[in-house]
Amino acid sequence: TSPVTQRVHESAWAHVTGKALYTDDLPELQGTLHAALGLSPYAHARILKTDLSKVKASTGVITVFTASDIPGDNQCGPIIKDDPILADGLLQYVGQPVFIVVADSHEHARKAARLAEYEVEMLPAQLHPRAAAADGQLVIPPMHLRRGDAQSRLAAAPHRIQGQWQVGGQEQFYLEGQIASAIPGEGNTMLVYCSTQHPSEMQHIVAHALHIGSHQVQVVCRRMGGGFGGKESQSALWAACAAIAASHLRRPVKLRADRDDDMQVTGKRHDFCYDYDAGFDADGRLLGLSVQMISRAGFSADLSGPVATRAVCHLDNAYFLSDVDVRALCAKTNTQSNTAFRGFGGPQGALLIEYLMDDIARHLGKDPYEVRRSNFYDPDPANERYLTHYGQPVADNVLQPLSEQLHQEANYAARREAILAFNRQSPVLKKGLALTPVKFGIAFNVTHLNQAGGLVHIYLDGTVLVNHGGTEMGQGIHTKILQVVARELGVSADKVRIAATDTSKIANTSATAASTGTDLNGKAVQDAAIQLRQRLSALASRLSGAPETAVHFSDNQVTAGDWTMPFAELIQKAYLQRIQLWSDGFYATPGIHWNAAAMQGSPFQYFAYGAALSEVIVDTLTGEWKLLATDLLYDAGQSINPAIDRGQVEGGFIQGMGWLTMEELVWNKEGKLSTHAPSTYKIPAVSDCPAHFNTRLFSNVNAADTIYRSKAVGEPPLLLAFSVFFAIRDAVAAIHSDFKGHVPLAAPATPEAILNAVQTMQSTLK
Ligand code: MTE
Ligand code: LUZ
Ligand code: MOS
Repeated sequence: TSPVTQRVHESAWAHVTGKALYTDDLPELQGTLHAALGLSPYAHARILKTDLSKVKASTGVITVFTASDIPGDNQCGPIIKDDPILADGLLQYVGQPVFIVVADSHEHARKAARLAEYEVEMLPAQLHPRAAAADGQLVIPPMHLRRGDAQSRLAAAPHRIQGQWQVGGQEQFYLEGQIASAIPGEGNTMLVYCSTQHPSEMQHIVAHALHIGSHQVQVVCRRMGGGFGGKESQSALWAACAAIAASHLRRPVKLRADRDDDMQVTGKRHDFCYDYDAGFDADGRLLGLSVQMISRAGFSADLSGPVATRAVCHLDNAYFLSDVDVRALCAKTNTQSNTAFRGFGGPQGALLIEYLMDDIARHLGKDPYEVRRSNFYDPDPANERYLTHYGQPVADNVLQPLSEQLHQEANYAARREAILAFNRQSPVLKKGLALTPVKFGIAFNVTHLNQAGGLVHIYLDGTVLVNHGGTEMGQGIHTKILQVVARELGVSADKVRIAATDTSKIANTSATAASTGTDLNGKAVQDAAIQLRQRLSALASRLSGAPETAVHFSDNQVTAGDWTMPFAELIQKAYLQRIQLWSDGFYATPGIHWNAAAMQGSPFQYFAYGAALSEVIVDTLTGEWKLLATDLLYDAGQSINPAIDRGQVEGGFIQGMGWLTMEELVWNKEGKLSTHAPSTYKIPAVSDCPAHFNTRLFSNVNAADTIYRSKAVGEPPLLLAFSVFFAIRDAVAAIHSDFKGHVPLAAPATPEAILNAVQTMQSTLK
């Protein structure tokens, strides 16, 4: 275990007592006004005339702002500038914001927002990614990665499977919706409280929209009620709109999205369509692979480029791909602009290879786990099966021992036998089992984003205030950062407080994303704390007469041989001697590089690994199913906080299970999202946790020099949910004993999809 002691989440007391302050809970200043957004009713149309007279006349309305009221750039795109804050003449999806209405209350603003009348010229709406891609409607140029000669290996392969498949998108469903509250200050300054994973980008976008400098904008976020990627770029719209209104009115303006609006306005996980062609030998080893992936980008690029890159770089998941040809297309459709969601394209890339592993096994009549294992990367650097298709060595590979440990401890072999026996005597209820591995690359795949800053203040009573660039969304980053500082200064946790994330404290931060929050910011605050400790060690050495190397900091005491002094007393002595009692810190991840054109390089600092074994029972008459048991094993390296890490593993797993089995996004013919509330969009509940739910951390030490040799944990566990999908597929396959061939199960595997698969199998194989 790590040298840092285990703690509960630093805000647990506030979460459970309801005293945690989220953006909407902050005391409202006198004169605060409330905004709502007027949304496009059309998927694709040109506005000829907008009549806002009924909006303006509605009860409590103060005023309305449209695109022409934006003093600076009407733009909130994170990379490519194709994302207007407010639609300016062209409507590109149902739900696109067109105007801001400001009223004396939230309800008055919301009621008024619906009263706009438009005269439009309707344009053809593109709602289907495949059709869009076929027409060349893309938000960015296609990506292409090649190694070896896939076509000739495919042609020569003894076995070959070809087909098309797709997986659905997913709403982030953070419990706290998007919200921003803007407070104008003197000299055109703007303070914005915003629920965001990316305060610095909010600052820059607000500055551009208001046509002021970044030094005039301050963005603050103490915590989010969940982000899951949905507040990485798309909190910008809300921050910008609140700030635009506040800037004009010179009064505080709060903009909070109701769930329906939030779901209709903001982007989600990209749904993906696949075309695949895989060649393999009699053992199920892949020989050649050709894949085209089409993602639904929506109406603008947002983060679709980096998402597609991560999908391409996770097509291998745990497996060596010798000769491979991958294309990725980001299709432009008249729907919400899809964005980051836990895993960031990684799940969509890796899911396809797992689907192929499963198909290959069923084609050959082999156990899927055996086929998976025979395709693993080889841990030997001398072996050619050591390099990913993008050229990065899979160093520190623990796939084999980790999967084998789970296989043993969760009794895969015995349970496989028991399930075969059960299914033989059970005609309607069928059980299924799957063991799936995960390998996930850690670092932003955009190299320059891998940097972070920290700032540590020690006050005269010996208490410590910490700022860092990361944001808290429930994942526990503040707890881990607090542990780092407490350990480095040898003070107890109650002496350390993590301040709200604030752009005026740490400049030019990256989003808290790509699971790198603690890796980056943990190292940055450690750098700051070590500088402080060195200054204090020098002083303690002078006071004690002992060498600096003999000075130790622990339990709120500073010791040097027989000499000892309370930490707080040493701080007072340091102050009197005019020693600087605060320090900044910085970190940039070493050794990573990426050639985007060739799609080659070593974009990741290291890999995180895991494996999952799930067992399900399926009712083949209704398509209903239940998760009976799950065993998870995750490699968090030398975990900084095992309790928090286990929580991340369980939460990620259940969220991934929701994506693959329950959550279904449906747009109607007019392009309106029909599933825009929990009444029609089903996410997993606590009752969906399996009765047997065993989560363990794999005993490992990160080979890379990360903070205390820990590994990231935020996103990779979502992919452990593949085990549930393939266990369901295993159960469906069992409707024919000794079945060989393709099980036509759609993703998400909703009861409807399961029933479809069962009926297709029954009708084609009588
Ligand atoms: N856990 C909670 N409780 N809430 C969240 O919003 N977001 C996930 C993950 N775990 C999330 C979460 C996502 S998408 C990421 S990228 C990481 O947390 C970000 O935090 P980290 O880098 O500190 O792990
Ligand atoms: N790359 C990545 C990114 O791997 N994860 C991210 O969340 C991200 N965000 C923005 C740009 N690149
Ligand atoms: Mo997480 S999708 O990188 O915010």
